[in-house]
Amino acid sequence: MSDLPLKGIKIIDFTHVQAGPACTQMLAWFGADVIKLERPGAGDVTRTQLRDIPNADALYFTMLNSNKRSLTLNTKAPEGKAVLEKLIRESDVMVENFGPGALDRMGFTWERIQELNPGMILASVKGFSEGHHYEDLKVYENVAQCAGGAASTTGWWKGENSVPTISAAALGDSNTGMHLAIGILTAIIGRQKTGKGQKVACSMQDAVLNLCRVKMRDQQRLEKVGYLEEYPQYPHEMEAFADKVTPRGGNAGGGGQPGWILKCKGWETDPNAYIYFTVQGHAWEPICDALGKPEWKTDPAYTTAKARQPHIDEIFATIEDFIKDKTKFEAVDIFRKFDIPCAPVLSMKELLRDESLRKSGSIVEVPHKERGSYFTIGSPIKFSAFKPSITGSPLLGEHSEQVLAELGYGAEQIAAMKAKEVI
Ligand code: CAO
Repeated sequence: MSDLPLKGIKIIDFTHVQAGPACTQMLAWFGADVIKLERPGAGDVTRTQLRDIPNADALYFTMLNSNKRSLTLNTKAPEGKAVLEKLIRESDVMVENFGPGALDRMGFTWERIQELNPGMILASVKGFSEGHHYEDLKVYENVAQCAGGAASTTGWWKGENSVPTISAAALGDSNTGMHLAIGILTAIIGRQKTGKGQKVACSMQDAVLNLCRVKMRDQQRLEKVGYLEEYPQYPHEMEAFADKVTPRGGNAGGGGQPGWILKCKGWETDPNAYIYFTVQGHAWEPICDALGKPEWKTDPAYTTAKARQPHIDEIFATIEDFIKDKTKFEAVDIFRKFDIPCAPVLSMKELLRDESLRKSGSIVEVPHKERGSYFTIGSPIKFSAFKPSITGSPLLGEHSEQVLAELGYGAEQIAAMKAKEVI
């Protein structure tokens, strides 16, 4: 499909690191013209962070900035400000995730942006929302996971590793970017009705909290009931329950059906030789059949979820015993025949080489001018009318001249800007 859905939407991508770039990258995949605005000579800090190839853009950058164009511009210099003003007049959306107040200090307040383009949608990521008592704080991923409730509820409550724990998933960064993308698309549809732009903001704390909805559910249940029944590993008299604090859930299922990570063949040497197994209520009989435990199907001590709860450790131990001579893949191949919700614990090494993910476009290999080629994660959203095609990330300032020419600047003006290091 040559006419991608967001074709014609021009986005000033004034973002850096991960939260903002993840948002604009996704919009670029779906057809928006995303112009990444970067500081001359330096660019997005991720270009040079954790490099695997000397002097080439780091994977941190390339995996978050595909399908974009790069314009270098010193937006603190008067000439640079003039270029940005022109860009604002001609664009639909500006996305930024600088520290609090940075855009205002540059002279691009919301009022000024509206003067330049009343249809403009200004989308911002900040650590905390406007008016929040922490609104002045700068925030990175793990800070947001702590502020948004993920860290206090992830990990183990007792034992030496019982500290609040950070998830490897970018709940603070990319997740906030995804929320912001929904906000931008909503504002674009709103503008089709009113002709007016608006400010769209998403704080990293809010985006994390939005994913911790069931933990907020648990806090309220705990305050009413006094304990959380779905954590079989925790006695009802434990101190967290006494203090009415939602505990870290370990590997327990967060819903109405208990689940756990179970050892498979080879777990002694392979740190990922495990499956996740869910004891789904209506799958109880198939589970008994799969395990060769038909007597559990009629024993009142096992027939309901409530009755099973005191035996849940024994049930998981029985499943572990059943799969101890099976690899995680063999175990899943058995349980899938019984319609049991389960999956192998997959390592990044396995995911990178997963044929199904390659086939679906969820893992793609893209060419890059300096690196040769690299693997990246493609669109997790699949459409029936088109398949996003992922292109390599731009080199720093690769499209500066092209973008400036489109804005009407002549070769001499561009050369003068280069000489003054405005671009
Ligand atoms: N030309 C000139 N100046 C530029 C520029 C350009 N093209 N691009 C950025 N700058 C300037 C900004 O104007 C700002 O200058 P001042 O501080 O003098 O106003 C500065 O560069 C950027 O400041 P910053 O506060 O954004 O950068 P930082 O490295 O100190 O902080 C971060 C980084 C991520 C902590 C901060 O940007 C932040 O809190 N952002 C909001 C939350 C967020 O998105 N965090 C997630 C990042 S992903 O992990």
